[in-house]
Amino acid sequence: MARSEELFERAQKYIPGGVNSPVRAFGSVGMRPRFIAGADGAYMTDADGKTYLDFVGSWGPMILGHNRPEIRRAVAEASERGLSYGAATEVEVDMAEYLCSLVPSIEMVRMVNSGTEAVMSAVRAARGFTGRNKIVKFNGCYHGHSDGLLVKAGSGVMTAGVPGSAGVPAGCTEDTLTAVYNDLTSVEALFRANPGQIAAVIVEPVAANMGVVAPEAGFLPGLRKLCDENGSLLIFDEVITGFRLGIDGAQGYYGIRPDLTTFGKIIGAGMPVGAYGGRRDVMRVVSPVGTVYQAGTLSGNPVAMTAGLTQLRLLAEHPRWYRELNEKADRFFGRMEEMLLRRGLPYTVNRVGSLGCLFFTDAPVHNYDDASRADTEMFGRYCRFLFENGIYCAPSQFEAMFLSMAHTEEELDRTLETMDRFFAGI
Ligand code: HOZ
Repeated sequence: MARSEELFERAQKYIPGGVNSPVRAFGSVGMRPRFIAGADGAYMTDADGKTYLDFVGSWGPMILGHNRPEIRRAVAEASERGLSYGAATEVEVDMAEYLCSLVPSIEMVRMVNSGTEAVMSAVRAARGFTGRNKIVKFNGCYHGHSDGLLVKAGSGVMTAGVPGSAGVPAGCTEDTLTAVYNDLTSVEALFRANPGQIAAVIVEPVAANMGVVAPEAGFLPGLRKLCDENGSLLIFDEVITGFRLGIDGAQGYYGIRPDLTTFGKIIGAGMPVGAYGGRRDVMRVVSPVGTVYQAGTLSGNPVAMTAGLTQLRLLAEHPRWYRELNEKADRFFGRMEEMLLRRGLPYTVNRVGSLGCLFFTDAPVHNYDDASRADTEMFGRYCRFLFENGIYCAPSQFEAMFLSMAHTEEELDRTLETMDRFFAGI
């Protein structure tokens, strides 16, 4: 039996579904999980020694490619001094100062351990600051797995085809209002129906957990305006877009200043890190200055901070890299569109910067309902073909394809040729 199969058999005895996060179970594409043994540059190698060109990049943080020597060395050095102290350290101050210098809307920031934690805490801060309870989220946007946000969520929830999660008491979601992505009228209606009650609107400025869906012109500025008119906070969930679309994330890319921002894995360079930050007056509600409680022994962990800071510095010091990555992605997704056109296939390619997604639907995808119309069976066939041919893509129609600075033009050409062979056969 192959090593991956053996591991999966063993894993299922001790881990629910054999995996520690549902999407990586590969269930929706009719496959079994790949157990990864190592990764380097643009490649990952599984437990059976098969190598894949990786387009997931740990769901975003590997923007420089895997196993970057500068980061590995920094982590090794930091770990020589101990792994965790549960006490304040200099590197946390460096990280906070650096984040504030890179992203103009961030005046103060609190480190946590994941994107889920960052969003949960940002929402609490928004509620504490405004004294209001309700929040607005968009169908198909995914903000981690905290109770209040598992409503019409994207990512694994959408992949499983369920509206929410069992085990979440109704009371936990009764203050979560849902609107339609790219539809300002649906947000206006919620503000009208709940006057003076909405603490915040939370949005992925580029939705990247229902596949990739770009904000239409006017959508993000419209949200900014509605929040201002109603005394509500605008929270950008930049767990995926932060430090990916550019050094100042989607907010820089689109020129919108949110009140609060959440970050995730990318600021730990792949180590378990998240952060939330924004307006100083809002962040000052957080304990121990204010009365909104939020804490964590591992928050600001020195090894994770060192990894993240090293990556952020590399990115900030090489602005050309973002330009090159985005141009490379533009060519890649552009050629994918040409290929589909040439073959007379009506599928939809959505992309923003180095994030992209091929939807198996012939209609444009602007929101959750549009995305839900995609042919997931066909996506499964496509995904299996890519894996058989050494290409590791997200095993769900409702996730993004992540390009990294480590992908070469030659590798991208090879990927397109593989995709073309699949399309030739359908
Ligand atoms: N929530 C992640 C994708 N948006 C997947 C996490 C994982 O399986 O590692």
